[in-house]
Amino acid sequence: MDLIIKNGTIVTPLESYVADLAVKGGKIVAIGTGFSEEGASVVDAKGKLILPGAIDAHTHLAMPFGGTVSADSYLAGTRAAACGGVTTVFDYPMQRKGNGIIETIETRKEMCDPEACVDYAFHCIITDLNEGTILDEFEDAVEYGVPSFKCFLVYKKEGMMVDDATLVKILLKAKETGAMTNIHAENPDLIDLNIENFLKEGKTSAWYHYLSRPEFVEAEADKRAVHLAKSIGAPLYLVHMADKEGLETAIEAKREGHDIYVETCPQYLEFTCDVYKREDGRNFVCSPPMKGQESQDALWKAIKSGDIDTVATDHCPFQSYEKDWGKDDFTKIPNGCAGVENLYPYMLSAANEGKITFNRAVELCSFNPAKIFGCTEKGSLTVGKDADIVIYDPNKDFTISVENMHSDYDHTIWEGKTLHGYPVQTYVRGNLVYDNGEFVGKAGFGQFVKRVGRK
Ligand code: DUC
Ligand code: ZN
Ligand code: ZN
Repeated sequence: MDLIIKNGTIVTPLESYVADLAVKGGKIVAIGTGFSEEGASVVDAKGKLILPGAIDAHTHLAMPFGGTVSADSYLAGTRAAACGGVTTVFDYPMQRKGNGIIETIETRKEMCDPEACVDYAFHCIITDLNEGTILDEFEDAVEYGVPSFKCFLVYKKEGMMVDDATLVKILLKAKETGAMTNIHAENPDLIDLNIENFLKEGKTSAWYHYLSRPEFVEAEADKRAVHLAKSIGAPLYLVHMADKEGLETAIEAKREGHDIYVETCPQYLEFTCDVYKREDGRNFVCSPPMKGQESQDALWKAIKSGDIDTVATDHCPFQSYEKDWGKDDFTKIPNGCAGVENLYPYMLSAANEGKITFNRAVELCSFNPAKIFGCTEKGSLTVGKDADIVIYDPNKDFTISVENMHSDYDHTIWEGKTLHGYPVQTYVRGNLVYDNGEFVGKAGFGQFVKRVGRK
């Protein structure tokens, strides 16, 4: 054996039990007791939880957006991931008019390969069908290991939106080729109308970011996406769900048996739209924005009931000076916040406080994303899977500050948040990448995760 983690409590979506876990060649090779320790590095995890590494199914690293590029490179973002117990990140390369899917993926893969500190996968954003040739590439993309695409129903002026006809073509082709379609649902015409009116009236603070994209603006697009996917029997994954009405529509469709999945993010579980009234409200500007208390309550209810499938981050940080561009005009604030290092500690702290079980936290942050997106080697502590492992100390309190994070950004919306329990070690394929507050991994160690499609 290369590594034996002894005496810890192993957590799966279904059960928790004390056992030893043995690793060889980057894989989990045995779970039980009485393993020979000869030649192995042995870690005593008595009193600790042994968890599968988290899979953050939603990040935007080095993303050109809002007139700049998001502040975390592949190196910084995956370093932070490792330190928060995330062993795989899904990033979102963006296909642009005239470019192919494989070309888009390979360009980002070349950037990511030398920098990645944890394993990584891609969903490809589609912004233009290139007169149909993009649809012909879906099968190749699935074969390549990228069986998921994303459509923005918003960002019309930015040239990233797809219209409903394009969306239906994508949903149908994805269904045919065994791919998943991820949707960012907000209604751009309503947003533009609101923005125009607010700017005319001189209403320019961050609060108007929220008021230009309130609950019904997201709900309309959520409902439209669910309606279209249901009508043609195509699978659908709604990213960063933040509003009650859209959530309830998605849950109803799931209960009717439709292949529909819902993701939310820690920021929607922790903050409400009230943050936009703060002096530093612009730092919380992301899209969709945080919503009202009723929406947050509905999200927690669905987290507890099992109706939400995954929690991911939409990690897309910008530096303070970039957020400041919108000090006097909310439309100039680059959209996005930090989160990749906070995802697992936040959800596990919620478990430690009794809001959900640790089993459910593991299901939301690791097992389900692996299952939904075809990561066959990841997502659970099972013999034969990659040894992506987090050792978690339920008794270690931790207060988040930009000073103890491992990204490149200079501020965080999570500043001052105290978590109960914290990861103390992270292993990616059996290699230690995080140890008690320190990143100990290596740029370039992370590998591309070749995923399988849904057929
Ligand atoms: N929303 C954000 O807040 N940032 C990145 C992209 C997105 O859709
Ligand atoms: Zn989005
Ligand atoms: Zn996103």
